Amino acid sequence: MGMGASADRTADGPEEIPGILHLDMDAFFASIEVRDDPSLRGLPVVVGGAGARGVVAAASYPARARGIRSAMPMASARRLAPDLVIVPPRIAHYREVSSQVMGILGDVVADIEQISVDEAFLDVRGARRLFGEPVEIADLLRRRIREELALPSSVGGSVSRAVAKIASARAKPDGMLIVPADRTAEFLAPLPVGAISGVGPKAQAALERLGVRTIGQLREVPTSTLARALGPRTPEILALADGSDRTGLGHRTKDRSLGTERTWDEDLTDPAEVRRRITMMADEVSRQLRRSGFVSRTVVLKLRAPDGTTLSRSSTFDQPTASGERLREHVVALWERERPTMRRVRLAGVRATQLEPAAGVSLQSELSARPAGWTDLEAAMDRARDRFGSASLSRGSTLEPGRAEAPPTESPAPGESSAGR
Ligand code: DCP
Ligand code: MG
Repeated sequence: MGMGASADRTADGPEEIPGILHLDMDAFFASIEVRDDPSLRGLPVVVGGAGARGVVAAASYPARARGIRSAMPMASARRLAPDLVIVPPRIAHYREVSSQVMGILGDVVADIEQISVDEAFLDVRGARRLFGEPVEIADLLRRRIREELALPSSVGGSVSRAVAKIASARAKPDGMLIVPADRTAEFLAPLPVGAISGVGPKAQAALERLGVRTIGQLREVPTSTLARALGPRTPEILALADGSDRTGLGHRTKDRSLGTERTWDEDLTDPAEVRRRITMMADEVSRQLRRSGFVSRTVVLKLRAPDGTTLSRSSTFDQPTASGERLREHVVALWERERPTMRRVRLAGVRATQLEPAAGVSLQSELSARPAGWTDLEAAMDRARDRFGSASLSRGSTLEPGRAEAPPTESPAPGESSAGR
């Protein structure tokens, strides 16, 4: 891709890295169908209703080369490509693959905001020491999705969330584009003003009357003139236009949560097995907390029965914590309460909520000179896992005799893992 990812320094000193990534799967539903039926490779494939009033949900890139797009009536798509292959949607399947994708993202990066079935923002600024520069993390994510799920994805990166999203769209298909901090303005300048979120057709028409078509031209116009054309949202639009927007992934940590959940192909009927699984999830969540530097006040256990009945039970800690031991204790207690009425479990999830930065948690952390809320042992295990991968260490109680791997009913990258609002 055109731009590299060298380290960047802003004028007044502190280094700023393009640490906001936007990952979006390519032609998501269509790519899954092509993966599952390789005879479709290279053909114009669409997913959608084949009936008279059917609409294209997803179009493979070969279909797009013929002018076919999402939301187009199927009849038009057929006219554009007489050899069109129409596959009826399998929504439940796509949702499962979606959680596998999010599971991979959550495995590498703690701070994730999933925004649709096939896309997420990731804040990788904290993952840098473990996994390297944003460009390396983007590469790792794309490679893992390619290797484990056999699907193509694209990643954009920037100091700004809006720019990261524009960059991922321009990286498609199957590419990545990380815009270094000091090249943000240059990257944006030639793009049409419509690339800025919030600049719709009406605003575009108003700008057109001023002779403004590109973001670069927009920046040349005096603010007072712009304010007359665009109204009260002018400052916001200007911030996006010069890439100075610094909206993070979530603004208020109190509303933030971090967790993992899994759906199993076969319902779990053995209470000991459920307990084992949620214990593993509690460990995973505590590790994500420690990685992202948060402690949590409350843990939530979510359970879903085969008939779709879902319940969430929460438990609050004496003190905010990131300790795996505490999390395990609390989720197991919650499970023990539900288990008499919960015969079969299809889905289980563990989520840490009411997060706060670990540093602010108590004076004790300074006194004992170690991060509050978790033990040296846990911190040491984190470091080992980060170096050698999660398979390298497992807690005795989460293993079944003679089996160190996840049971075969679980897919290779199961579950969903996200940290959002
Ligand atoms: N989708 C849909 N109807 C639409 C748009 C999208 O059902 N009007 C579904 C099908 C897509 C999926 O959502 O595969 C993801 O939407 P995207 O906008 O990310 O589109 P794609 O992933 O298909 O293509 P791209 O490579 O442009 O991201
Ligand atoms: Mg997509």
